[in-house]
Amino acid sequence: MKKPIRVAVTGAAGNIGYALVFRIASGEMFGKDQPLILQLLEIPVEGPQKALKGVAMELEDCAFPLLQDMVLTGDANVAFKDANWCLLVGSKPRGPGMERADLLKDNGKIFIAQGQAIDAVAADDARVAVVGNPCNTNVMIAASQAKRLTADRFTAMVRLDENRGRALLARKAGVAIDEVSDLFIYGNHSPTMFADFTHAKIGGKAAAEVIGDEAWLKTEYLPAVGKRGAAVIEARGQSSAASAANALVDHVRDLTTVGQVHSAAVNSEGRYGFAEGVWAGMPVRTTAPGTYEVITGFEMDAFAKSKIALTNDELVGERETVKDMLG
Ligand code: NAX
Repeated sequence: MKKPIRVAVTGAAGNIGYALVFRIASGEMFGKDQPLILQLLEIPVEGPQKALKGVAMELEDCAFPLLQDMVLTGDANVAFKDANWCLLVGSKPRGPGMERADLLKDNGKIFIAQGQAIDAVAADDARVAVVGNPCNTNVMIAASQAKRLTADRFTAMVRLDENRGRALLARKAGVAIDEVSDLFIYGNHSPTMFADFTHAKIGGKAAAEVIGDEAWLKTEYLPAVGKRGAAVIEARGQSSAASAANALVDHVRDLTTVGQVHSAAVNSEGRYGFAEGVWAGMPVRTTAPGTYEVITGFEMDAFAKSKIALTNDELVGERETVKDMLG
């Protein structure tokens, strides 16, 4: 039997948390032979703490063989103690009439505190994946607080956009999902992100050739992927939860499985025309469990470059808004 790993989840009683923790405990994220301890963080007020207890009761009632223990807490220093993976799902939602700049700053405070706690108490091999929006900027803020953990340990999730983009291409082409490959997401997790159909493949052939309708790809497909989250809210009355949890399972499982190629938001280091130091979606390949290299070989045409420039501008603007908060 392997040694258990510690997995911290923030916002564990929220929408996504409720769709996520059962899948982690069942072994879908780290493998069916990997025992684990869940360390669940919620804000330290009565309602969410009570709801968190309810989630823990249901986890117990699943009798998952891999779930060795649980820690329920309102204290980040307890939640992240010795954690090998820190999954930062909880964040402050945008309230009615709230300016985006205020949203960025309010969330910035959360991610400063959590970044500091992770750096202080998490395991030496800790990895951090941010889902809570605006996730690219939140992860940049958390990473900026780290003195011990290097920036490559911090990623944010654009996998839901990749999954949405693959599903939509498969539907349009009338093929099984597995036929769609090499679709990578560049930039921000927001409607400006660029789902790079120019390098995507369907059944091993260029997707643009198989679809045979460049105008559709540019003017219908791209906006549809970018606005899919809003379309789900419109239909369901609530934001994507099961599909977001599923994407995080994919994100972490692929980051821990050597050879997997997928999209993740990482420290750009100036790649693909992104500003140095912003966290941007791009293709990565896992080289060792939890370690990845950015795939840099894709040549971008003028259209792709213009899309990347747009989403980069948004990331730079977000960074500008929170620049006084960066450690
Ligand atoms: P909910 O509001 O249902 O749940 C969030 C939970 O986080 C709440 O229970 C809240 O009490 C808790 N929380 C807030 N601040 C906290 C803190 N400082 N420490 C610990 N817990 C805290 O939102 P949900 O639908 O679960 O979404 C969570 C986040 O994911 C949101 O920011 C949302 O925008 C973001 N998303 C990100 C996606 C992505 O692809 N990166 C897609 C889905 C989702 O929109």
